[in-house]
Amino acid sequence: MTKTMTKTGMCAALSLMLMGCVALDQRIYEDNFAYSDSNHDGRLNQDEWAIYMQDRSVKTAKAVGYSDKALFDHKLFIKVDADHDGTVSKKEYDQFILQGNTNEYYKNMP
Ligand SMILES: [Ca+2]
Repeated sequence: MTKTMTKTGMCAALSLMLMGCVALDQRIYEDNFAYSDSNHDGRLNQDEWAIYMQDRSVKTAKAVGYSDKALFDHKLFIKVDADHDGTVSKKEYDQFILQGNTNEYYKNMP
């Protein structure tokens, strides 16, 4: 660190780095949704959800008591589809990304 680097300057630099990380994370989430949305209708149906969940949350499924990953994926789809229209909208996906980062979220699935 240089002597001329002020606390304010350091905070500004760190803030920019954090904003960069958040922006990168956001882009990855957006890309994952777009990749899984194979018919490009802006929503994930159960087949597209299965594509999205492939290789994802394997440890979480085990941690919350599911030995059958496909069953876990199916129940999670039902939970994430908050308005029960049979698809996961971008809004529902965003909610899942915000809330689904703890094992607690995956307990008491339908
Ligand atoms: Ca829905």
